Amino acid sequence: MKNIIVGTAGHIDHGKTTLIKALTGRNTDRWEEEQRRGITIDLGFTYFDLPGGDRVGIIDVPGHERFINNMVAGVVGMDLVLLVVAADEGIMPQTKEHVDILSLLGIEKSIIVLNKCDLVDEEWIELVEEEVKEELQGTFLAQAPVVRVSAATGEGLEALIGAIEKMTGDEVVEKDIRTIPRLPVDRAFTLSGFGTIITGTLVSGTISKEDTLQMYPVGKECKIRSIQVHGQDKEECYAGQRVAVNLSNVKKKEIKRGCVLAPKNSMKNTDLLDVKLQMLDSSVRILTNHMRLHFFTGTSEVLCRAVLLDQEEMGPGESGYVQLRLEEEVAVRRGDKFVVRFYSPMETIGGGVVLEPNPRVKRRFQEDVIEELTRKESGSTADVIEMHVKGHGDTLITLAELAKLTALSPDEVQEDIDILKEQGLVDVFSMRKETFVWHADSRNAARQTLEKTLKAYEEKYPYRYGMKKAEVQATHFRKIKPNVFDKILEMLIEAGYLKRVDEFLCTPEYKVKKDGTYDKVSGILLDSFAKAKYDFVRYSELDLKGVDKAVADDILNILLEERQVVKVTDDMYTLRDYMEHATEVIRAKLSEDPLITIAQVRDLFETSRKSAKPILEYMDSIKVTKKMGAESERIAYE
Ligand SMILES: Nc1nc2c(ncn2[C@@H]2O[C@H](COP(=O)(O)OP(=O)(O)OP(=O)(O)O)[C@@H](O)[C@H]2O)c(=O)[nH]1
Ligand SMILES: [Mg+2]
Repeated sequence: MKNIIVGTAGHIDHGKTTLIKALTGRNTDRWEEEQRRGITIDLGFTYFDLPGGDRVGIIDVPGHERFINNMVAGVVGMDLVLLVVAADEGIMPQTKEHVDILSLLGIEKSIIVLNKCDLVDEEWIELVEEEVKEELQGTFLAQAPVVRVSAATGEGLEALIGAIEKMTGDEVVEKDIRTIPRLPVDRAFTLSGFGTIITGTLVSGTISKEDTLQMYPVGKECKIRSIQVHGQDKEECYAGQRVAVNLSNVKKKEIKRGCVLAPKNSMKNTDLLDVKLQMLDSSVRILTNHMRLHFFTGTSEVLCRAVLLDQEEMGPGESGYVQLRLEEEVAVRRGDKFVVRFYSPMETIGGGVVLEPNPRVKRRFQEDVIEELTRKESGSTADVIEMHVKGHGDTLITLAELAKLTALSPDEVQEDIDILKEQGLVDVFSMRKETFVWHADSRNAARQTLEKTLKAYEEKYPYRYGMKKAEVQATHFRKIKPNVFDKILEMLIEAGYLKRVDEFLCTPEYKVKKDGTYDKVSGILLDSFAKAKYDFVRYSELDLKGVDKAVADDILNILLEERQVVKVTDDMYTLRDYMEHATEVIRAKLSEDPLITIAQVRDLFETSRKSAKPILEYMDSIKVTKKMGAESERIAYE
């Protein structure tokens, strides 16, 4: 079964509500004031069944100029619009304004309903029909069928139902039920015994009762008590349906028309939007930079200022890139349509499509800005994702964050990332909880930075293994998480761009300089340590024969790194062989006797108490011994 929404449009009093009542038997003017004044003020909702069995949701809109904001909120989700024109009046100002709004919001299917035919004669109807067709040339209604009816007498209604059935029978725009669900709220109210209920047209995706959703832009998490579609309880609802959702965890006063119900963390609120804006041919206003406007999208209405990015000003029929700075936050998606109205008096002057729902503040007349927006206008979602990845080269970006920025489902993002990976445009790093993505340009730039940095370092410190990984990160990749940085290094090492020795990084060909100076210093150190044996010498007291202390430090570090030398304690070093021998001796002693003292160590190694103490401390550090009560006593570690 198809899910179809039929909407009305047209000038005040042309008979929209009467027509809906004639079709459905229900009066959608619910309010006392509406009934008393005989006009529609707010949106009306009902449904009826087509002869073929499809149940059609209906949205009736007000025609009065003052309630255009309500009318705009009703358009989202409409598949087919009945443009009602009273035959005795013909096309009137709000007929035109509604047509403009419908066309800016991307409505494609429509039937022109010539109503009140009972009030005029045949000849007159012919004339009006001709005039209407002429006036609608060049709009999306140019090819729309015209049906003559009288909502008062019921004449022509069968033909109208036939026309609706035919038009919705040829495919209505296919709804995307694979992507995230989005439900722009058009009503929020409380029912005693139920709590908070919202209604709206589900514009995409599927919602089921188990889902935990979030109310945007308020940020409130909502659980679902029940779902109704056309008055019937359902476990699930689908894109294209009019739905009522009973929510727990959120109060009516926290929600208003314009909020959007969608999955948790699936969208990001914004008060900035990059858009392509099209001025209406009929606009009597010229849009100038920084002009204040009313912005309508989905069911929301927000004030904003328009920053014209590529033009000084925009006249009727012109289009361009604009950054809208909103006075309140909204949550939207690339591709969402919108309408803008002049601040005062309120007149519809244009509209268009959202290109970037989460932009940075942009300056005017920047070539790269125009280039970016041109790509976002015509590109695929993969193109847009690539641009986001590129924009986060210094931190990398997670798949979850990409999904949120683009309001796409995780699966959709994954598909695009797979494409980009295949094209060699991104690298993907899967961590335990998150997956990070990096642009190939960022990777190449990082590679060059690393090469330059390490080369310079190797030249400056030829007696070091390379630059410490932590230092490389702190200087050049501060914003990348350490565990992600490790993955990046792994990749670059595997690709042969880098070498890693323990915690040191160097260029692949690099080797420590083992020249005359190296031999001289390592000779002094090894000889001194050998000679001193267990009567350790202090490194700082050695005669380095004129070699710079800093160079000697580096060479000592190399000996440590190569495990020729070990550090016993601060400033005390010795040959590894000595300490290995000492370990064996102490283990042997402990296997005979559970306790060993500093005095015993001193005697075993024929040394002083000053050196015996560090030996035991060293044994503690490598878990051969452990302290047991007295400062001078040790037992075996295990
Ligand atoms: N004679 C005649 N009167 C009609 C017909 N359709 C509607 N009317 C009358 O026209 C008036 C306005 O009708 P509505 O249905 O309220 O008009 P509307 O387009 O819904 O008006 P708004 O919602 O306020 O824009 C009412 O008095 C209706 O009875 C018709 O086919 N013939
Ligand atoms: Mg009405």
